[in-house]
Amino acid sequence: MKRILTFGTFDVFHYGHLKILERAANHADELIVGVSSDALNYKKKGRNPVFSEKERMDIISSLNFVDDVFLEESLELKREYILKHKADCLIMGCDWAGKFDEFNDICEVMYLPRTPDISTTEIIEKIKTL
Ligand code: C2G
Repeated sequence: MKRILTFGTFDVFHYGHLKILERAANHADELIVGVSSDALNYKKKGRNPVFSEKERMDIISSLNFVDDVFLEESLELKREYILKHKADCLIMGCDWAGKFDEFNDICEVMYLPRTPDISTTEIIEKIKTL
């Protein structure tokens, strides 16, 4: 049984989000997703997400290859989350490459390719111009 943990804001859920979760699920028997809280998103990006944490968690929970979803309240709690969820592996997109190597002592750490040319910020900007 391989339990994989991944994290993200997943605001304005898009194709890149779907693909990274699918890729992570392909490595996993169980996929657990930590969804960044509204407060954490504000801290990281200086703006509120378009969709609330409840809405974003509901969207991720509805994916049939996601087994469990929880709220990620702090970037500093990764080690606690990995241990609490008994994860064998942490997967993140390659925009985070190297950033979580410190957790190699408690689980495998993998960085998967991102989908090119798509991001929540670009989608928001594109919609503004329509
Ligand atoms: N992603 C991707 N391709 C894109 C856009 C995003 O593969 N074109 C991936 C990211 O690499 C990440 C996941 O989708 O693994 C979620 O992306 P974000 O919602 O932007 O998450 P982020 O704000 O980076 O939050 O603790 C870490 C954070 O919670 C990650």
